Order: sequence, then C-alpha cells, then structure tokens
Amino acid sequence: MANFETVEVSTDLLIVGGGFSACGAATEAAYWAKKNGLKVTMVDKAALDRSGAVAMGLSAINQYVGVRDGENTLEDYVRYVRQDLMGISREDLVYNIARHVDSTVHLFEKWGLKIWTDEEGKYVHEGRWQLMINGESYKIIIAEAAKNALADAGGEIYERVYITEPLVENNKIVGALGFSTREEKFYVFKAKAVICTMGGAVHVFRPRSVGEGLGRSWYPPFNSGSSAYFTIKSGAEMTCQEVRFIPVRFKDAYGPVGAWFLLFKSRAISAQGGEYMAVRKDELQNWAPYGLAKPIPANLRNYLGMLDMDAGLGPLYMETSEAINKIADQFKDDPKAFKKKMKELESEAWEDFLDMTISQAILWASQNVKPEEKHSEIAACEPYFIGSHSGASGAWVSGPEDLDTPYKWGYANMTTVEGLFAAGDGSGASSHKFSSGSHAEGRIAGKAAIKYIVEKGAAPAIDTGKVDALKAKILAPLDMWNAHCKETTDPEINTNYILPRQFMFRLQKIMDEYAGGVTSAFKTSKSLLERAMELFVFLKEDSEKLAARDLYELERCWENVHRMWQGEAHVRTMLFRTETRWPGYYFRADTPKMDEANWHCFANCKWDPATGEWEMMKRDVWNIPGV
Ligand code: SFD
Ligand code: AMP
Repeated sequence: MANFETVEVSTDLLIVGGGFSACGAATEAAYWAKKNGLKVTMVDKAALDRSGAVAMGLSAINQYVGVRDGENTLEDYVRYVRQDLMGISREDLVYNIARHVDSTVHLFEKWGLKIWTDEEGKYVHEGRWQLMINGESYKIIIAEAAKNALADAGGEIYERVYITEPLVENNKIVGALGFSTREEKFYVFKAKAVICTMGGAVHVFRPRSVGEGLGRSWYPPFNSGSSAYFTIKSGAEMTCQEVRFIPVRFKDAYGPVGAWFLLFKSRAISAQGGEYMAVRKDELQNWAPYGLAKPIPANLRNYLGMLDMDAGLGPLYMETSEAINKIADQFKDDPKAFKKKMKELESEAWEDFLDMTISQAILWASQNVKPEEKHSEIAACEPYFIGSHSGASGAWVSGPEDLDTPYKWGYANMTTVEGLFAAGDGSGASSHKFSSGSHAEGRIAGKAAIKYIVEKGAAPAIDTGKVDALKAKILAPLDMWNAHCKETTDPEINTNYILPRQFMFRLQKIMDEYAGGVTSAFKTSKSLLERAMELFVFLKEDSEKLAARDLYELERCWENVHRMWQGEAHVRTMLFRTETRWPGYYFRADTPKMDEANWHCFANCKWDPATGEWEMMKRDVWNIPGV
C-alpha cells in the first residue's frame, strides 16, 4: 500500500470546506468556542484566500433584504423564494437566513468590502435584492475575517487537504478522513461535531466547454460534489436532489447576466429579433400560479428561451448595445455628458466580468465584442448542483429553534445525522442565499454546532480498524497505477485500470445523454433514467479500478467518485418525481405537466450506510402562516 504518514488531529468542531459558508461558520463558531474553551478546526482542499465559488471575486451581493431601511420584509423574501422554486422551499430556513443576512452584509462592509453607494450614501442596488460591490477581492476579505477569528480562539486551519470520507458511528458523526494534495500525508480528523460546507457540484454533466475549452464552467470546476457525497455517505436524508440549476450565461465563457437584466434593464432576443419573454408569454399560463407572478421563476425564463431554440430561432442574444444606449440617451442633449456616461457604462460592463468571470472579458476581447456597439450571444449552460443560488439540492436540515416549524429534530442546520451540520450549497431547499446568505447560514450552523457540543458533545469514538480499511481504499488508486502502469505503452489505455479523466467523461456522457444534459436539450424520461441506472452499475464497478499517477490525480479520482454519487442521487430523484415542475431546468418528457395534487412536496432520499440501499420519500411543504 502507498506509504503515507497518518496524521491525527483532534478537535471539538470540524469545519470541512473553506468557502463562504465555511468562513461564516468559522467566524461565528470561533467566538462561541473561545467563550467555552473549545477548539475549532477548518479544512480546505485549496487555499482559503482564493478557494471556492468566489475565488475570482464577484460583482454583486445577491441577497440583501434591507430591513433597516424598510426596503423589504423577511416575508417578502420568503414569498420570492417560494415563487422562484415553483412552490417548493423550506420557508423556515429561508426566513432564518433572511433575518440574519443583512447583519452579515454589514460585517462585510466593516471588514473592508466596498459596497457601491449613491450620493445619499445609500447602497446601489442591482435589483431588488442585489447590491453592487467592488468584489475582485471579496473572498480574501471574508477569509481574512475567518482566519483572524480562528487565530483569536486558538483554532487551526488546514489548507490543501482533500476531505474524502466522513466517519460515522451509530448515526453520529465522529470525524472525517482526507489526504494532503501536496505531501504524502493521510489525515484523520476526530471531532464532536462537523459542519459540511464543501460547495456544490460541477462537471457531473458534460459541459458545453469541451476540447480546447475543457475546464471552463460557470460554477467553479473544483467544487465537485463533496458536500453531497459527505452527507449522503454519512446516511443523512437529502432533499431536492432533482433540482439542478441551469443558468443562462454569455455563451462559451459563462459571463453572468444578472447585471444586464437588472442593472442595465437589457432585453434578450432570438436571432429573428423576438423577445422571448414577451412573444412566449402565453406559455406561462401552463405553469400557474408560479408562471403568472413576478419575478417569473428562473427556470421558466430559461424555458421560454429554450422554446425559441427548439423552434430554430437561435442563437439568442443579450441586447447589450440597445440597453447601454438607452441609458446614455438620457444625456443626448449634452454631448460631453453623453460621452462621459457612455464611458462609465462601458467600463461597468467590462468590470462586471473582470470582477468575477475574467474569461468572459477575454472572450469578448478576442471576438472584438464591443458591448456598446453589438449584442452578445447567450445560452443555457449545462446543469449544476448548487443549493445556494437558484437550485435547491442539499442535505435536509433541522429548522430554527424559535420558529414553529414542523421540520425540527435538533439544533439549527443539523442534518438527520447527529452532530453533522450543513450550510451553503451543502444544505437544501433554502435557495437564493448566494454569497451573503451562505455566509449567514454558516454563522447559524457555527453557533448551533458549538451549542450542540456544549450540551451534548461526546468524545468521538473512532473505530481504528475502519480507519485503516478506509485509508487503504482512499490510497488504492496509487497502488492500482503502480501495479499495472508498465503493461501498456500508452498509459491512458489499460485493461486493468481507468484514469480519472476518462472516468469523468464516462459519467458525463451518461448524465448528458440519459439524464437531460445539453445534448439532449435538457429532456429525459423514465426509460432514459432507468437506462442511466443500468449504466451506473458498471460505472460504480469501474470506480474501484481508478488509477492515479500522483497526488494530483488521486484528488481527481476522488472528486469523480463524489460527482458520481451526486449524479446517482439526481437520477434517482428525477425518476421518483413523476411530473415536470421546473421546465427550463429539466423536462420529464413522459410526464410533461406539473402535478400540484401529487407533487407539491419535497422529494427526499437517503442512502443507508448499513445496507447500501436507497430510500425515496415525500415530505410535506409547510408555508409560514399568513405569508
Ligand atoms: O452573478 C473542499 N455566486 C454569487 N453570489 C452572490 O452573492 N453574488 C453574485 O454575483 C453571484 N454570482 C456568482 C456566484 C458564483 C460564481 C462562481 C459566479 C458568479 C461566477 C454564488 C456564490 O458564490 C455561492 O452561493 C457561495 O459561494 C456558496 O458558498 P459555499 O460555502 O456553499 O461554497 P463555496 O464558496 O464554493 O466553498 C466551497 C469550499 O469547499 C472547499 N472544498 N474542501 C475540502 N475537501 C473537499 N473535498 C472539498 N471540496 C470543496 C472549496 O475549496 C471551497 O473552499 S452570479 O452568477 O449570481
Ligand atoms: P445571475 O447573474 O443570473 O446569477 O443573476 C444575479 C441575480 O439576479 C440573481 O439573484 C438572479 O436571481 C437575479 N436575476 C437575474 N436575471 C433576472 C431576471 N431576468 N429577472 C429577475 N431576476 C433576475
């Protein structure tokens, strides 16, 4: 077996992941841990300053309720999320995040984030809930606060350690296993409670960017389904695993569209010039009541554009020049002011991408796109799993203690596994939290986890035999390579092993062609999904044959195993939900209508670590009374 040193780390609270929700959890937990003499340890597969979805920065904070200025109420936000997710949301969780998110944003500002303000000192809004920021260094600022808080409380941070497997005994979390991505070290983390914040999942589906564009995606390719894997393998109940997110983005470099639609008030049109949101308005009747209220849900906005594509009216375009010129036109009688405004708008347009999706600015430059002169192509991306944006997949977590919610079995944000908490993309059915809400939810989970440890935290009982067996399993791809690498002249081709890249292509092909990816126009059916399940049997068999040439590939192997489990949970849940509720995200062609009578409910699933069996179940949707 590969000869890795085993490093044991004992802690009270373990935070796995180092992104927005993890930083929120660390900042808050450190405060309460210090008061109670407890230790908090954080583990990130990358370097905290630039890890996770906000690695490149962001140009907006997408969740700010604005309660202090009377802009909106918490109930307004609950209604907004209910509507956008076609009626399926955990309103207790959404409410809880909404009531904490403003204070999180105020902390961001205190820590040094530049939020745009107008002449009166008020935040500049992109849309009703979104604030404009100078966000290139957003992650560094938020990471610094988390690092300071941990240092102050005597906590520890492990960077470049890839968390591979949870440790669970009798439905109670006791720690996690991982390996260094730089040194031959195997880590055993022992903890009284764990917060799972390892982001969403990218590259489960075949991306649009293949060949020379491989690796480019909207959400970061290094978020590879570890949150889903960790919670599923722990035996936690999962929710909304069928709800993938398909964003519409500037084509091929994935530049976000929010600033265009909301700040610049741009229109999206087909190649023939029709504005699909207007031309296809009648289609929205079929998705009442959600299709008829404003804002129209993200999936239905996608869907109307997809109908244009199906009808041969593509490509679709964002009317950037029309929008910019319309705003600048207010100054048309003053040539100097007009020129100044045009320059300002032009630089805002570029900065939007330079702040968060630099490759889009590079693509625009390479294709001679001048947004003020010419429109720019947009397209629906491949599906992503992200519970924090307009998707909803994640762990099923306990609601806030002070709300009269039916979903309460423990401390806030605790999964159905004792001592295991989840937040951000890791927790489900509480969409539209974005960066700020994920941080706020991390804070909620951090505080609750410390409370749990103070009241119930027992010393973790680790089964060393199990750890040794898992160590051998986790390092097996290195042994597989060493045993067979000399058998063929081309290391990519071998009858005894499969390399992680080929394995990922196989997973992506199954998902794309059978589970409603880009090349199948986001359509699937019972028979296609059943065929996907048959192919998954072989894929899972072959996952035992993964080979890794080095540490880098060992990480790639496990990323793909994590993706595979996310993919399987998705296929199983789409099979279970026999209706089409989110056209524009996916379409069950054999059950093409929404079925409120039977499916106005959560579709949950659970994998049993003892038997290896999956269980599918419905859970009722609860609306906050009077909202
Ligand atoms: O324009 C392991 N997001 C936006 N949010 C906003 O508020 N405003 C925007 O403008 C946003 N837009 C946007 C966004 C994201 C991206 C990529 C783009 C544009 C281009 C969404 C937010 O970023 C998102 O909601 C939050 O970041 C979610 O937080 P969290 O904590 O759930 O995930 P993370 O930040 O990605 O962190 C994940 C961490 O886990 C680590 N990790 N560590 C150890 N072991 C493993 N096995 C691990 N696997 C992962 C990662 O390294 C990372 O630290 S717009 O499109 O709307
Ligand atoms: P995006 O850039 O698409 O991720 O969007 C950023 C924010 O704007 C998110 O909160 C979206 O839900 C919201 N948004 C984007 N486009 C629209 C639209 N056409 N109508 C309403 N909200 C939108």
